[in-house]
Amino acid sequence: MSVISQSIAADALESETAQALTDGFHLVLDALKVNGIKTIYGVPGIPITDLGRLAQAEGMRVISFRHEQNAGNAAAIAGYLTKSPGICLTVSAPGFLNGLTALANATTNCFPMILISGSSEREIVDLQQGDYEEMDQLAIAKPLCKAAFRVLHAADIGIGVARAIRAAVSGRPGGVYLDLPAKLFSQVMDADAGAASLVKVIDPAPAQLPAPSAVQRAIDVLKGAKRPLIILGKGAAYVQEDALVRELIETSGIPYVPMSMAKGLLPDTHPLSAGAARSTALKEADVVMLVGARLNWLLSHGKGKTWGAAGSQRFIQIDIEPREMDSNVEIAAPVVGDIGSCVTALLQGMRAGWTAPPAEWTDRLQARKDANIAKMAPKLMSNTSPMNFHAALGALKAVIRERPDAMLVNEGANTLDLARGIIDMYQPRKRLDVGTWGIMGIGMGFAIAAAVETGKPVLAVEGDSAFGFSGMEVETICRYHLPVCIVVFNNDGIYRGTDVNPTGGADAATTAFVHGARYDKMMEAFGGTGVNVTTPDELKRAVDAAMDSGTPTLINAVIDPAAGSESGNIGSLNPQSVLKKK
Ligand SMILES: Cc1ncc(C[n+]2csc(CCOP(=O)(O)OP(=O)(O)O)c2C)c(N)n1
Ligand SMILES: [Mg+2]
Repeated sequence: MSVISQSIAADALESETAQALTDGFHLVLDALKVNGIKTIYGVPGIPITDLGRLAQAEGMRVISFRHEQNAGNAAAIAGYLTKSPGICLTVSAPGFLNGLTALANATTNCFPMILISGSSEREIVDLQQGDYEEMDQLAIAKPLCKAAFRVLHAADIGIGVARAIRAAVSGRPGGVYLDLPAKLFSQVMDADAGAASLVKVIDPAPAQLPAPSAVQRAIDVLKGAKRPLIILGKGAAYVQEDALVRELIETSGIPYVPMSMAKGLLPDTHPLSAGAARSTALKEADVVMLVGARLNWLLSHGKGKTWGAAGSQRFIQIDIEPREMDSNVEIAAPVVGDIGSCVTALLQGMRAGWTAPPAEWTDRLQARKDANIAKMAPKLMSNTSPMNFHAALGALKAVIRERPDAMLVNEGANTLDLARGIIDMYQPRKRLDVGTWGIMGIGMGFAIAAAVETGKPVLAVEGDSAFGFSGMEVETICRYHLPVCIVVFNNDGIYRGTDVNPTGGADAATTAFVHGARYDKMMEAFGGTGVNVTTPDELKRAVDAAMDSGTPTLINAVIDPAAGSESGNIGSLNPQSVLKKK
């Protein structure tokens, strides 16, 4: 029975009785709403079709996608942008599995999200008797997320949702799985008892204060530095303590390097940004303070040729997760706590007396930065045809300079690595990208949630391969009339479009796509605007028009198929056979 016919049936009952009952469907939504959750990203189907309908009927925003992975990515980045868990709603087994990549990616990136999946009958699943979409979803989700819960009784929905929310946002945020078996939704209970069973999570992400001795130790290490450096990670962007982070940099006078999604926390044009002198900064710094950044592969694990000689550099690390300390190298001064509290304490400590780093160091970084920027400048202005990446990105750099509050989504290989370096960001949490895993497929999910959550125009800069992972969501973008402008950097393939099948056979090379494809036509199929461009000027004009109008737009930017390099900037991670045939 649909929600509508159920409610008609309910109306027909004695009004007292009708008012006195609630059920699993209503309790799930009430439990979300009492905790301030207003949006659900998902794909409908058994057993959660009516849950989505009812959510919309009750005034929640329900964004229906074409594939759960994209809905999951949308939920994850909504969590990152709002610090409230993004909700992804899916059907059982296959829908659940489709959502799992996003859940695991959210956990890896410390984005708070909750994957809520309907599931089949427990009695049948556990006896493996072949139920519709049978799968032990809870067991499968567990190793891929921060916490996983199942609710069997309507009376436990309130507490189950509360546990999921607290697990997602407290401490280091991450993905949470909530398993809701089909039978739960139609369980009926007394309405008053139902209302009383709801739990509003008080102080879901409590402050965690660092120990004063840990703060003092960090200050002592910093004071002993001749060439200090601060690295800002996306944890520092997530916490929304932007003024404090800025004060830390400006009060200390210490140069900083932002990780990809921390770009814009301070404007990339800030005098203390050493982003354009990253290699020199990492290699030559003697003390490095990590703020919400992990020493993982993105920072070469804090050792090796990216860094100075082993043992010559000391690390200070601010992180809410104690086990992050010493993950790869010794941390001389671990500061465990939430970033806001840690930075506040550090600033207090600095007030007792602070000297800016030696000018020799800051001047050296400035000189390196100036040289690198000057070297890049002419490449960004080149008007070659077909366009190379630099020329196209020069146009997009100007777009973001003129529209600093626009959201930028970015994925691909060359398209990602070059855009990260070239496009300056000016405001916090405007750059959303492939994160810790370098995962392809976040594009349209992130773009949709960025538009829904912020109301700002979104520019999605996509490699043609990257776009393909979530491209069908252009229909979703058109359906919800979202102000999203997608630029597909079309170089006919993965890294380049020039590879040939070494056998001379009819199959295309493994990395090459259809030559001269017109991705813009995909957008036109659903009523959006499609544009094909071949020069930087045309590209700039088309993006400006899209951003001004807010009309869903896809710009097929024709890029020289020979322009890219294998794996973009991370070719060194790509194993190659030494036994290549001639
Ligand atoms: C889920 C996933 N599958 C595959 C990859 C491997 N991969 C890395 S970049 C990339 C696509 C690069 O091509 P494109 O997006 O066209 O960027 P280009 O370098 O051509 O600009 C792929 C498939 C990945 N990172 N993630
Ligand atoms: Mg490509």
